[in-house]
Amino acid sequence: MTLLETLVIAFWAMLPAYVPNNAAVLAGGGRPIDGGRTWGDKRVLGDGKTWRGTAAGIVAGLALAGILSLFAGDVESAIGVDVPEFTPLAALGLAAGAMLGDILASFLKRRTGRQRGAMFPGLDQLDFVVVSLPLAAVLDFAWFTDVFTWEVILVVVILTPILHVSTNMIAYKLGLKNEPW
Ligand code: CTP
Ligand code: K
Ligand code: MG
Repeated sequence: MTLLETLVIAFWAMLPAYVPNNAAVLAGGGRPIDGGRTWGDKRVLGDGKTWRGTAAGIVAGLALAGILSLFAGDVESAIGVDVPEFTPLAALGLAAGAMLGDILASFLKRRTGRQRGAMFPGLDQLDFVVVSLPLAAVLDFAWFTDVFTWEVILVVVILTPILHVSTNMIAYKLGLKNEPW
């Protein structure tokens, strides 16, 4: 596989894990998941993790996986790269794993005394990869090993922070996000 093919497959395969965060930003609000509860003198998760945002993120990731699967054949004929279709379980692992990773990151941020919106370099950019890939592997191991070769995983680990920083910068400039990270 050429580097370009690996890049295309990595981006394609990760889209159902990338889009939930952005959908959550657009749809967020309402009741926080932690219900306002604190642990010690700090919130468990904080007001930035809501039921609505989380549900919207998972639904958006699943919907995108469905749409991509419909077009995988067309994309292959058009550009000659064998982009994968998503099984329902793989899609669920990627989308729900992305949201879960983001929630666990907020839990860690609160425990380390960071207020809502504070940055945590490294964690902010890779939290969703760290949970979405293992969860997809647990839910559909055959699909996962077929798509996520070591080359693809390496590209994901390098590409994701770059995409994360740039999309959040755009969302911030557009006034959709309070901070550029
Ligand atoms: N959001 C949400 N539910 C989620 C994730 C995000 O409602 N599960 C929405 C919230 O409105 C949140 C915004 O998306 O403020 C930006 O997400 P993020 O940067 O992850 O949250 P922060 O507000 O920065 O909070 P934290 O410090 O906990 O990451
Ligand atoms: K985050
Ligand atoms: Mg944030």
